[in-house]
Amino acid sequence: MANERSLILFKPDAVQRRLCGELLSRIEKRGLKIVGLKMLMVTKELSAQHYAEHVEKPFYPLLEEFITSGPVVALVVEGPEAISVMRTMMGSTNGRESDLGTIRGDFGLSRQMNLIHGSDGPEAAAREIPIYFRPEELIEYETTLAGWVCA
Ligand code: DGI
Repeated sequence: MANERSLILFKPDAVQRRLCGELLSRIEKRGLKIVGLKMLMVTKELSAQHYAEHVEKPFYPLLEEFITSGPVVALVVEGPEAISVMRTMMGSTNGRESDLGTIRGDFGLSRQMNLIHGSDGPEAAAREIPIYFRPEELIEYETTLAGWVCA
């Protein structure tokens, strides 16, 4: 079982709706480890870097307007198969189609304002993490509970 890291963003709607604590709590309770955490404004340049695969798409101007509209919280989470575990916890892109029990399904009705970003694979995580975090901002540490979370 691969121990992975994933880049997570709590998007501007999550910050504005005071849902960061709720989202962070779900991630921590699931057993994933937080190895990086910060609040920042996404600039247009950062948005284009992050969403490079979407820059030419018709919806990109709206996506850029949204993601740059207010502060986001960026995290790097670590754990066994953390990338797919987070994607399952997030739910599908459109909140209206997302299963109950997922973050987007429980809190969202929008395809664009969908609260949370999570890397969609190992290559994406490797590309996205350095966009938001310098190596020294990621903390290596052991948790004493680790042995009780996954075997
Ligand atoms: O990985 P996801 O966030 O689930 O989805 P994605 O990587 O396909 O798209 C990135 C973000 O772009 C997504 O969270 C919301 C937005 N988006 C995707 N498809 C559309 C869209 N926004 C609009 N307005 N219309 C779309 O078709």
